[in-house]
Amino acid sequence: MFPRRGASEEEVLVELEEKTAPDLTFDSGRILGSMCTYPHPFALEVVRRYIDRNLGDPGLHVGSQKVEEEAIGMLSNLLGLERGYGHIVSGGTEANILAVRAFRNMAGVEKPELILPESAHFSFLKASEMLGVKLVWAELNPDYSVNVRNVEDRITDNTIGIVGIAGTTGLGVVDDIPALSDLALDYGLPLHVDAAFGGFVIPFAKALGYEIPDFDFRLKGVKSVTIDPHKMGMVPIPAGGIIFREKKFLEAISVPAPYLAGGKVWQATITGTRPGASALAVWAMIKHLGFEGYTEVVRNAMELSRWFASELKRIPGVYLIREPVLNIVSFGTENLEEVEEELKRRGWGISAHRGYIRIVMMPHVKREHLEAFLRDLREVIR
Ligand code: 0PR
Repeated sequence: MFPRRGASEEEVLVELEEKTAPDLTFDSGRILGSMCTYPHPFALEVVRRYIDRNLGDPGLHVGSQKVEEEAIGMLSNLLGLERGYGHIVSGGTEANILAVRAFRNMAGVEKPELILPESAHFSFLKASEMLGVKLVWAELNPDYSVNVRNVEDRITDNTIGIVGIAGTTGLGVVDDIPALSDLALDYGLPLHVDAAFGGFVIPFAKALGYEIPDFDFRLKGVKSVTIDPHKMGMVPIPAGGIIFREKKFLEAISVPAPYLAGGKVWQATITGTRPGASALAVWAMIKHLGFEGYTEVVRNAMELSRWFASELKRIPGVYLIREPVLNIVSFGTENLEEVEEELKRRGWGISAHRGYIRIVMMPHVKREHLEAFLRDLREVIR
């Protein structure tokens, strides 16, 4: 019911506390299966200061628009591109939709088809439905990376582009993007890399010496990349990122917004009114942590995942789905559903996929949380 008379702030807050009491919080150490984390305090401060900025009307917030451009510039650099074109958007879903939209509009075929790995995130289902693009699924290899030969077999005159994944949702697998890039170049097709999760992990993990395939604009076939600051970038929700190699991709999805403060401007994003604070927080976090700061975040996450994977292997009845590539460790057990059920009953925020449990070593996940989880897992398995 819409209340007739307002209540005091205090009363409202008390009620909200009660209502959100069942929520799991990141600082409890119980959320082990999420790709989100508690935002960095500095990013929170930036969001609080600039919460009123609207990038839907950049003519009003000219400075913020410039900051968004610089954030895109820095992300492009991280991904091996001197100058990129894109936006800080609501998340990986919007970023992927924009990439598919650009590919579709540029291909201009009557029955557009997109080739993507069976491991692709469900955001592509939304893109498919909204954009009228048929999804053509490519099979996976035994190591859960996409089978590139199978991708090639699926190419037709209706193909508008190919998707590769750098950090799959379930297992954190990085596809053979160099091979996909070569294939895309051979057939004159654009390659989109979904690095929603991996974008803020792989460059730093590589710098630490982890062997991970190249995945970004250094490969000429790659025309767009999704990279989400609200995952490992430690920026508050909503903050996704889409970057295109060339301006023409952005132009292909831009519509005129004639009456805004900046005069006739062009909008490419799905959302109209959109948070400038998110873009500013992305910019601020990159400036604040720098390559070295993020490398330390990733160093901890990677070391923790290697340790956790080795601990799992010592538990009889538990098996890894595959050796971890990034900071995601997924495992199976006998009677998986019962094990999942019991772990959730014990208050663990885990993500249950088909056939395995996924643990993501986000910055809020500490060794003691994982030790407590392993103790419970041992008990539950017995
Ligand atoms: N691409 C990949 C590879 C993803 O893993 C995800 C989200 C997306 C795109 C879409 O990103 P947005 O959710 O930002 O639109 N992957 C997470 C997942 O499905 C999303 C998530 C995050 C789920 C936190 C649960 C959770 O607690 O696991």
